[in-house]
Amino acid sequence: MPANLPPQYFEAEKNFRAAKSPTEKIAGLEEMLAIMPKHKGTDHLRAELRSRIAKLTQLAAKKSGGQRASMIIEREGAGQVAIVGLPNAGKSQLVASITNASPAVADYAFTTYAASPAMMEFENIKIQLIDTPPLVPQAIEWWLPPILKRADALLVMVDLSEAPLVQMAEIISQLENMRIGIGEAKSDPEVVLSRKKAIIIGNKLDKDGARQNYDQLQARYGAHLPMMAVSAAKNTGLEELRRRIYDMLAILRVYTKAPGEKPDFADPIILGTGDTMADAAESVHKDFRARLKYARVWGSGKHDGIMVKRDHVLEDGDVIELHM
Ligand SMILES: Nc1nc2c(ncn2[C@@H]2O[C@H](COP(=O)(O)OP(=O)(O)O)[C@@H](O)[C@H]2O)c(=O)[nH]1
Ligand SMILES: [Mg+2]
Repeated sequence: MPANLPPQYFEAEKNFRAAKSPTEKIAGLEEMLAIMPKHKGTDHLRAELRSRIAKLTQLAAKKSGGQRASMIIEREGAGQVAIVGLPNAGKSQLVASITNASPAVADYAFTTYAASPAMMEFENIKIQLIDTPPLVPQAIEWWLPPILKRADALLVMVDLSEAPLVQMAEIISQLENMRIGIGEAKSDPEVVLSRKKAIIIGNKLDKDGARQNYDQLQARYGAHLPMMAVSAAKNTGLEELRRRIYDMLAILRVYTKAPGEKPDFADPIILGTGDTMADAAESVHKDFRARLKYARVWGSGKHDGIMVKRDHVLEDGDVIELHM
């Protein structure tokens, strides 16, 4: 299958070729990876880019005594979501409230210098959240844009005790500097290379005036982007937020079983909306896509162990039996 790369890819490749230091090269490769469409025809290329990034990361780590390599965050769990916002929005507080991690939360501007991952539980899966430094020029380092581009989605956090429209405008402009666009929000298609799913989170709902500020935010952005108001410190709205994060990722959970046995509902296969039986087989083992002969499916109230073909589209909660 041909790769069909968009013209922006070749532009990014040019930047990569012009890069001198390993870190600049990594940023270039990350950009190429972010632009590259994800399908079978690009599997090989994407794997190659990842391995070049891994090698350069090792090299960069040697040069800088190991510090920088820790900025590349290994994906874990069913999805990866980065939290962005200006200083003091409550990003670290949210991570502290919604995961088992305990990042430093403080009343001054630059407590989070590195990006740090933490796992959020949702029903029977875990989703990785990444706490990031504030989106102000002096805190944005070379490794932040690739982390945001690689994430499946962004949580854009706004402090509802301060002018929310000013914050959003600043956040959008900083993201555009990194060539990241969020949701349907209008931005110059020439500038934005990487468009991310996002939820705007208005935080500090417990503070005076927060509700009015949230209404302002909604009037301005509500038509373009999903949003909700929470209090990370008082745990208001956080259960709904977990579900909204899960929904945003468009994840499918499918359970495998052996003939005559029961599935393990604690251990789903994670797929994406629209994925098929062949995709499920491949995620069990890379050879299974080719070897799959037929499958049976239970679930969604409609099927009852019926035999289906490899192109059968799966639904959340389906139970499957793979036959090779
Ligand atoms: N009243 C209130 N304060 C909050 C809330 N969330 C965070 N804060 C406070 O806001 C300040 C900044 O929080 P932090 O999580 O460090 O912000 P970050 O810079 O975005 O990571 C801290 O003093 C927090 O206690 C909230 O929901 N309500
Ligand atoms: Mg912080």
